[in-house]
Amino acid sequence: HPIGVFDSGVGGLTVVRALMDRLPFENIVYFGDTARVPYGVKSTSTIEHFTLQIVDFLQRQNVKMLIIACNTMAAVAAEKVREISPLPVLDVIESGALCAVAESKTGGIGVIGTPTTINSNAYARAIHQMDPDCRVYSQACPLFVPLVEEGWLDHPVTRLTAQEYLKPVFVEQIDTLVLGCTHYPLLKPMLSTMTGNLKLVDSAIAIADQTAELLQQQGLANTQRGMPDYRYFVTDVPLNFRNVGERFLGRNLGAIEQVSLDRL
Ligand code: DGN
Repeated sequence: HPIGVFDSGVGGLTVVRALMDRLPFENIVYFGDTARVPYGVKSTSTIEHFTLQIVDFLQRQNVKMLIIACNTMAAVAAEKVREISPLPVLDVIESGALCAVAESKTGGIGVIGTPTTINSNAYARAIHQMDPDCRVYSQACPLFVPLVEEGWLDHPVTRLTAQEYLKPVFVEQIDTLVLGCTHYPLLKPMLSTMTGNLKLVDSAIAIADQTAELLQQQGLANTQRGMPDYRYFVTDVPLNFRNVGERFLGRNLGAIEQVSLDRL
């Protein structure tokens, strides 16, 4: 059975990439809701509704576990997913929070993400539950998503934007910065030149590690060492989807299968 990974669009392919690197024999089914992206600006009830439709679709693909790759969905709908699905569920917020708490020495943790993720306070809640002494500082960075999709990964405009968001008053209080959005791992090279010795938590890598552990523990790991099967379902195939997707995935996308919204 495959691992089911889902996101509001193309961004979750950063998580698929980390999973492919970490677990090269696992089959993966990806679902990106490209017809309805961006979720980062929608209401909680709408995001919850969309999320449950996607979970239902993936369960019909016989996945063995669910990975909520989208921070926005994880922020507002992870609990609901765990409530309704009998499958093991991992989400990027829990993984990112765990990793940040483990990495931080001073207890000052910064989180950047979409406005919905930041306004939900989900990272702060998760981090405080793991360690009540941590101090969490958040900053929404709405302009990063379009800049990354444009491929401006180390562009003067992106640098200036990052300088605006990552003001000294924010950065000086933290020793660890969580990249709390699927798109931000692509900015890691640029951000690490700007943030000095801050530790950057890539939630894609964090969740891939946690997935490996979970599969091992629950005896769900694929024991066959053949070529894995990857499938990509999307609700729309925008003009640039393949180009952008391949940049996120770091390799070629195979066939892209379109699911019409009324099949959800
Ligand atoms: N995938 C979303 C996230 O991780 O927050 C970003 C894309 C979006 O919905 N704006």
